[in-house]
Amino acid sequence: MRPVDRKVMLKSDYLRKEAELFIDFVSRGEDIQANKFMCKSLREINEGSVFLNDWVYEQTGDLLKAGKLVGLLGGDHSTALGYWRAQADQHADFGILQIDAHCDLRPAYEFFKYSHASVVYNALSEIPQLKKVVQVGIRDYSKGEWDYVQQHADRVTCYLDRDIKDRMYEGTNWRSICDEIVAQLPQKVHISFDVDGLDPKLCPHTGTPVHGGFQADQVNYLFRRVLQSGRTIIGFDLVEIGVGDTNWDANVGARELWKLCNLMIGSNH
Ligand SMILES: [Mn+2]
Repeated sequence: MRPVDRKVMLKSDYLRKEAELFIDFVSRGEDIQANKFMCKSLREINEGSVFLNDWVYEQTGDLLKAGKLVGLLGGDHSTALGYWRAQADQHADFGILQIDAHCDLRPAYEFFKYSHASVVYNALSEIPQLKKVVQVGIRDYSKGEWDYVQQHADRVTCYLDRDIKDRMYEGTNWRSICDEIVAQLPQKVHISFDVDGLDPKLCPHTGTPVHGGFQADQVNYLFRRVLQSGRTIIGFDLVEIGVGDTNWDANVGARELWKLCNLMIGSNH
């Protein structure tokens, strides 16, 4: 683990409070343009996101150049963008296997350009080396996100939780679905594991829980099938792990982290 950067931590503490006030303001249906303070807050938050993206890009880029294998832990799913940018410097052609309840394909969310709900949209816009995103477990999305998926079928494949479950209830086995998912991915694969893709009983304090989702062993089996297909797992992020009054979310997260580290090492030895 890298030490916590104090500058980032202080900035985050300050901007988080600003963001909470801003979200509260927006959710009351107030007009942002009419409020100078809120305009300033929004600008500072969006600038803070750019700062963090660049910081993550530099940190992960230095590690990759030194030949290290990197896993990124969140925290907010948006933190992964800088790491994906750094990977694009190393790999001219890579894909992301995204486990998530959400598409994260909004151009902005609550006016925040670098929102957790926009991270895949931003990645596809800013990273041409990202050839394919395969989303698995999606069960909460907007009309605009669904339209985006249809219009960008060459770069995004979306497996809805409902469709996967229906197929399994009707007799298709998980292995054949996994192999179909894996076949959509290029040779180099980054795993982006948003824990809200799991059944929320495994991550009750995640930011945007949605009922349904996977058991951990189902997801782990899918990851193993990626490895067994001969593809290379070039990195991973494990995000949206919440902090609650029990350590249950952290317990599940730590075990998944352990598995992802082993998979990545197994794939790169
Ligand atoms: Mn997400």
